[in-house]
Amino acid sequence: MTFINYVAREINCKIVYYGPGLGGKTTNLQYIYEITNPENKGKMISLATETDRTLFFDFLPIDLGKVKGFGTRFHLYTVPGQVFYDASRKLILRGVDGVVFVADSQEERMDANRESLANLSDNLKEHGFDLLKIPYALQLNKRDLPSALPAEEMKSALLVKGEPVFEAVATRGIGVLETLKAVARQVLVELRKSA
Ligand SMILES: Nc1nc2c(ncn2[C@@H]2O[C@H](COP(=O)(O)OP(=O)(O)OP(=O)(O)O)[C@@H](O)[C@H]2O)c(=O)[nH]1
Ligand SMILES: [Mg+2]
Repeated sequence: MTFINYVAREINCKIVYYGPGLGGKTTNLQYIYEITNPENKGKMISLATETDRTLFFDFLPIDLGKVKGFGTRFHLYTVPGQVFYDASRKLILRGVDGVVFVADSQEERMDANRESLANLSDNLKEHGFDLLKIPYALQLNKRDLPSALPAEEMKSALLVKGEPVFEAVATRGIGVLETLKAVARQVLVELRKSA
C-alpha cells in the first residue's frame, strides 16, 4: 500500500521479491545494497538461518530519486522461498505495491519455479490482489550456469502477462538494477493514476 507522507514530501512503496528457494532473491537485495550510496539507503535487515537461507525476510529501504518534488522511498523485501514457510510469505505480501519474481534458470528448478509462481498468485489473492494487475517483473536468474534453460523456453512456461523479463546473474549484479527499475516504474505509473 503506497504511503504518501506530505510533511516529509516522501512516497513510500513496497516491493516484494518472490520465487523458489535458492533462486537468488537475497542476492538481488545484497547487490542493490552494495551499489547504493549510503545517503540513499537504510540498514539492510536479514533474518536468516545458519546456512544463509532466508528465515523470515530481508528488508532494504532505498531512495530512487524524486517524482514531482516527492522523494521516493522503496521498501524492498524478500520472502523465504522454502516451501514450508508459506505463512511468512503470505504475511510479507501484505500491502505490496509491486512484485519481482526471481526464477532459477536451472532446468531442474523449473517445477519449483512453477510451484512458487502458483503460490504467489494464490497468496496475492488472499490479500485481494491480482497477479495479472499488480506491477510485476520476471527475472530469469542464474543465466551463468551450464544447466540454464533457453530464455524462450522459460518465458513460455512462466510469463503471466506482458511483463518485462530480464536475464540476470545476480551474484555479478547483471540484470539486477534493470529488474528493480522496471517494477519501480510500474509502481509509480499506478501511483500517478490513483493520485
Ligand atoms: N551461479 C549463480 N549463483 C547464484 C546466482 N544468484 C544467486 N546465486 C547463489 O545461489 C544461492 C542462493 O541465493 P539466495 O540469494 O540466498 O537465494 P534466495 O532466493 O534468497 O533463497 P531463499 O532465501 O532460501 O528463498 C547463493 O549461494 C547465491 O550465491 C546467479 O546468478 N548465479
Ligand atoms: Mg533469501
